[in-house]
Amino acid sequence: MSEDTSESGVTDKDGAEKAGLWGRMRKGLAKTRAQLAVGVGNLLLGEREINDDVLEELETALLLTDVGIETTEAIMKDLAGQVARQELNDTRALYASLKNLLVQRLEPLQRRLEISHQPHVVFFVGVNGVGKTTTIGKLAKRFQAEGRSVMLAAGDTFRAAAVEQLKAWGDRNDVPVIAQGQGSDSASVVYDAYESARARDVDVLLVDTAGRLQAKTQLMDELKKVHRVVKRLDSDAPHSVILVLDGGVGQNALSQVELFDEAVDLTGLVITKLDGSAKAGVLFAIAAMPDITVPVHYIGVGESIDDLRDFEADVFVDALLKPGDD
Ligand SMILES: Nc1nc2c(ncn2[C@@H]2O[C@H](COP(=O)(O)OP(=O)(O)OP(=O)(O)O)[C@@H](O)[C@H]2O)c(=O)[nH]1
Ligand SMILES: [Mg+2]
Repeated sequence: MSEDTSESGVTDKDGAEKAGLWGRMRKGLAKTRAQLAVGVGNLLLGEREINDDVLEELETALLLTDVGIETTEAIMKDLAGQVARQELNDTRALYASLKNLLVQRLEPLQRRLEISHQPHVVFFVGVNGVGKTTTIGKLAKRFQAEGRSVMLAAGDTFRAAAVEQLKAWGDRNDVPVIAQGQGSDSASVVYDAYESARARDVDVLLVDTAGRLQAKTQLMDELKKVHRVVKRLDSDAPHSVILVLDGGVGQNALSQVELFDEAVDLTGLVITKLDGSAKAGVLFAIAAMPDITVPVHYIGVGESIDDLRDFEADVFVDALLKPGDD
């Protein structure tokens, strides 16, 4: 007998779609998983005894994926304590405990991007080439699919062809793009875009900005100026300020979070290009930053639109750890 709905009410189609998305996620994280497999794969080879070799291999694997020294040490200490107290009988139990510890550390980072104003102004900031403009293109489609109207602002007036790149995304999604020429004042573009979004009752205004290194004071000052100008129009704006990070950048991500937060008060992160990197562990290092908690709204695990995924701590950790066919 065939049924198209399971007891939980999830249709086969939903199931297939979910399995497809899960597959993409796993594929996107394959490099980090391969790096972890040396230490983690051993845990699942049967009901083996836990010894120092097993723990050492695990420690090395965590360090190699950029989980960071402090976080790795804390996790290993936790696990060693459980072993000493004989709470873990074999490597399978160790695996389960490791998974729990990793999920616990990432859970504080998990928060959706909330659209709370109209127009809700979202700035995308970050260093050069991290995926700001591409993320805006992908999100424009997503928001539209949720029934929201979208407008794009070409605030990157610096790089040649940046305006064209954003306009191409606008055309593809059939959303308006507010732009001036290359070399014009970014703050003035964003000012115009805000007025226009308000006049047209647009729900979400996605603002592209030029890539800049966090240590270049002059460029960071320009970003602050754009921020100030929008505030003059709406004291709550920008309602979201998202730092886009290249997932392959490793520990430098921490300095980017710190300095961009200092300049423009970050409200969220997008971590892109995790598919090209074996260092997805950097999310744990971000979660462990002492003075800043900025949630991760999305992660990028590939170049297609479905490869921008909501960040969910348990799904992410599962995709990193679970062995299987790749
Ligand atoms: N593999 C992979 N590539 C990505 C991902 N996100 C973005 N890219 C690629 O990264 C490249 C740079 O993307 P852009 O969106 O132009 O980056 P940007 O931050 O706007 O760059 P600037 O404006 O020059 O600072 C493009 O080739 C994108 O297709 C991802 O999650 N995975
Ligand atoms: Mg760009």
